[in-house]
Amino acid sequence: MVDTNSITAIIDNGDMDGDIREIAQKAYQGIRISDGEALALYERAPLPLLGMLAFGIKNKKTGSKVFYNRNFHIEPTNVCVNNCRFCSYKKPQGDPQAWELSMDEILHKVATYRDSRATEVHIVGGVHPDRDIDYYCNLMREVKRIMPGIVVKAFTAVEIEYMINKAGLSLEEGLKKLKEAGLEAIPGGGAEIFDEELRAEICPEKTKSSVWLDIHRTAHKLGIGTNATMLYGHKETYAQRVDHMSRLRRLQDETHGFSAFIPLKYRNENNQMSALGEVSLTEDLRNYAMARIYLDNFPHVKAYWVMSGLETTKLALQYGADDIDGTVNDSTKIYTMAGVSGKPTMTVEQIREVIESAGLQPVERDTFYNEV
Ligand code: V47
Ligand code: SF4
Repeated sequence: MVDTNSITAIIDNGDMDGDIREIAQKAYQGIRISDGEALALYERAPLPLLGMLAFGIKNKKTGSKVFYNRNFHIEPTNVCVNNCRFCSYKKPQGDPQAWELSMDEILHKVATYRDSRATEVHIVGGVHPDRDIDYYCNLMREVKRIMPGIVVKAFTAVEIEYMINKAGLSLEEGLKKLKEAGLEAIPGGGAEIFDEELRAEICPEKTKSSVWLDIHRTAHKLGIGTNATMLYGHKETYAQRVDHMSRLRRLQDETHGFSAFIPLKYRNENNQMSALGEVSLTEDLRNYAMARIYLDNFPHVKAYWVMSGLETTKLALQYGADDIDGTVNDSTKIYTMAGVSGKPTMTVEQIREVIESAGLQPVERDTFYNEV
């Protein structure tokens, strides 16, 4: 475990640049660091320092607790009107790898969890050209009819923008309608990287950064909790990562509606950016640590085990992450299609073992981080 003496010793290390030492001291005292200071840490701070700092900050927020939940994923379709260059998942209609689940098929899947102790269903898919807000409202009502107690966490801001525009509603009207039909939380996908120039290069058709932020702002105002992600490890610079987190930190100051920040490492199989390599484990850890140090107003940093794999997830818990997501089950394909091996499902016992093997305390939570 990190103790104050070891953090102080590493901060006082004479080999370190003076300004890095000062920024580290500031962050450890709980004083917010600026964007310029975050960039200096990204570029020049030694990884052990970032790890110690991030772990110390995590400890002050949640002690030795690491959260997980009992959830399952439904991916209604991978047909999508967009064409994100990093996406290995989207397929054209009629392609042998494309799927479009019918309402009955989706509800049949949901019914298989009726007697489980799942507290959350995560519903996310491609932006299907033929489906609309009424279809998805109906879907949520039916899900709630089958499992009245389940929390529906559904649709990225990208899917939401499409269905609301198609219905000719304002963001507020559309989100109110979705909330009335059962939407209680929105996952963090679709954020990618907010820098407009890079976004235009890697996902030109996708929801604009300002609209992504507006959808989350409006959701927060309506009492719908959300998460935020950042896709890293492709073409972005450290400055662009700081800019991304800076926009999130500012919105969180305004609304306090985000629960967790989830860094998502770019995986390079079977997509139009495959020529790019994948970044190293040390880069993953540097990024988890920086997220925990910089995003002082985010209650949680999630190491999404399905994307990072179990070994990286365990290490991420020493670098500031305090949540590893849930049981997920084997229906999510977004990462397996991008090259992540292994079945995306863990039992609660396996999840608890992963957390305990990192010397930490597993705590089951619901979508809103109430302890179950
Ligand atoms: O927005 C797509 C990412 C996201 C690739 O909120 C890729 O609890 C890496 O947001 N390599 C969707 N990443 C998934 C998502 C999510 C997942 C789990 C939990 C939560 C939550 C949110 O997946 C997309 C995009 O950033 N993605 N392709 C890829 N090749
Ligand atoms: Fe569509 Fe999402 Fe893939 Fe982009 S990342 S092409 S929005 S499924």
